[in-house]
Amino acid sequence: MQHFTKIADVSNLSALIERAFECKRSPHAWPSLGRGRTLGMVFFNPSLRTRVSTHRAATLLGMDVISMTVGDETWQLETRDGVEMDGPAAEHIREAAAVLGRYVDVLGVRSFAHLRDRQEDYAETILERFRACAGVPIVSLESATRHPLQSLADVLTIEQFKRRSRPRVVLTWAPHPKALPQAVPNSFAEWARAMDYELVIAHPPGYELDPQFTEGATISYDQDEALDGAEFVYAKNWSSYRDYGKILSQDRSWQITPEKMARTSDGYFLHCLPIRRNMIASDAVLDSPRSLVIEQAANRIPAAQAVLRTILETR
Ligand code: SN0
Repeated sequence: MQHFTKIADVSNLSALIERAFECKRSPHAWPSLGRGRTLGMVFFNPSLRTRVSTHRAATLLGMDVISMTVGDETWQLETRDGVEMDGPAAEHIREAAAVLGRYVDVLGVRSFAHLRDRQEDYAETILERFRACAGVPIVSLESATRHPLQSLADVLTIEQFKRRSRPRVVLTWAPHPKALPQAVPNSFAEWARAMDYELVIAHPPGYELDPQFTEGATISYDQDEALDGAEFVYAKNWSSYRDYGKILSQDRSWQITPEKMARTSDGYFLHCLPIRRNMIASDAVLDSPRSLVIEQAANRIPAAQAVLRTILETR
């Protein structure tokens, strides 16, 4: 595996999952695989789980880690080509990526969608610039359109708790006060399809995701109907793809409550976190034994460790 930015970068998904479960069972089994190698992590946006779990995964493999927040601890970066740099940005991403590629062996990048221009976000300008200029493997720490480390942890969690080989998994939109990217649901849909889960995506009209991610999934505008028989309920807010970046609904009746969970087949609750309590899901759902959100977040470590192991062994 050269880069890890989307599922298409993974040549053998079942082998990656197997490796991740090995890492979960024996996190200390490869203490020197990454000795003498450095992971750099560049954050254009805030992070709690991704920053700490990926750092921890790297140190379990003996790597050194350098993590930085753009504009805070680095120069502000210009990402547009051909502009006269007379504004606040002191450095162009072209030089920054090339230089970091000389300093580290693997480079993680987090760069969220700006939700202003769909074409610009879906072109993945920043991630692609790092892929082109850094000359080292790039690991997505959530890009404009995808969050593959999260999706791998999501799949590990489903594999850990599923009771049938092909579980019914419902990805449902839920209300939120802010406009959020489509990266987490896009990515989850792409991974759930690769796993051949029975995938249902429920959302109010207008929240259809980019069909390249959802092809083959059942789309429902009726959350109650979608939840019938669900074994996993993955709640997430996203803004509209069609009416790009817009909030079209804040309908509180889409919040996941114990009444909604009662429709499921003794279903488990999933969310990538951070979660707004009593917006996306009620306290009673998050605090119930059916909520897997903490285990799901814990699975971010074996997910990142399996990805770094694979990259280190490929080089
Ligand atoms: C991000 C998102 O893509 O939805 C990261 C999720 C892993 N979430 C947020 O930005 C939440 C911000 C908020 O104010 O709740």
